[in-house]
Amino acid sequence: MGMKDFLTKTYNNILVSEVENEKGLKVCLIQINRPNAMNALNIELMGETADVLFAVDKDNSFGCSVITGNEKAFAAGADIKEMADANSVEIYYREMFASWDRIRNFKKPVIAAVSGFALGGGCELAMLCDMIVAAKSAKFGQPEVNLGVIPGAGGTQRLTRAVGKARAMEIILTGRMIEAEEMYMAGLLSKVSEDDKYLEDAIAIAKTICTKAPLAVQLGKESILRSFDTTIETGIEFERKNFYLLFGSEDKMEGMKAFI
Ligand code: DAK
Repeated sequence: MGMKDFLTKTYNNILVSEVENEKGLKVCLIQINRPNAMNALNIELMGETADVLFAVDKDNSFGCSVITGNEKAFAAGADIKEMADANSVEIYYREMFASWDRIRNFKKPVIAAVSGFALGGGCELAMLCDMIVAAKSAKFGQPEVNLGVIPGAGGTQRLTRAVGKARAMEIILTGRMIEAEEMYMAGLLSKVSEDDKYLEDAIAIAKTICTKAPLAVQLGKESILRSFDTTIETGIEFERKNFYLLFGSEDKMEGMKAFI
């Protein structure tokens, strides 16, 4: 895909648009668009999403992305119909993880705006994003245990780090659905919004981020994510190096002078 045409291209599973931002960089809005399948995440959909986020990462006019679904579903999981017949060896060779791993490594922030079901891979995709804004009536869950499997796209790790062992055990081993308010209290969500406001609120956060110094935003994201897989000692060292690095940026010079 050419870098410039990612906004005009037609995708099979997502809708892509840009949100102008009077005060800063643009926001890219990705809408998962498989309404007849509760937005189930097939391999092609994840590839399209990763391609768009890659293009956004490379485009200096964008600062942040928002991934959303529709009112009924953010995504009700990976596409069960695509996985149903596969055995261990087939699922291994299918490399389902490739797009998920790509998304994990992009530099610009990605916000999930969740309404309806965020189940299984849908919940994992939301957790792969840097923050989650949810509608009050949104429902989260990791129901894989009902299908005889476990979360396969980071759920056992990211949910546990967000909500702690006790809650993660209960959620993943029972497969039950959880209301937005409960997930907010547990620490998984950045914000719970009225049902008709969740997308607007997610975009507002994205727009604010898009008014900030891009390098500071990206190194802030990188440093926070590093805290998940390192000791506090090494993490602080990593933060410090990024802090030093930002003193080489024009935005720092301008920002501090402007304040004074
Ligand atoms: N996959 C495929 N189709 C799905 C689907 C899914 N996950 N969820 C819903 N659909 C389809 C339904 O089959 C139905 O299609 P038709 O029969 O009309 O053709 C249509 O969407 C509407 O769904 P329902 O008729 O079921 O709608 P309801 O309102 O009655 O129920 C529901 C909504 C969300 C409660 C229900 O659809 C449901 O329980 N869905 C399945 C939820 C679930 O078990 N999700 C976890 C799936 S396992 C990995 C990455 C990710 C994963 C694994 C590995 N790697 C990178 C390796 C993730 C795994 C999973 O997510």
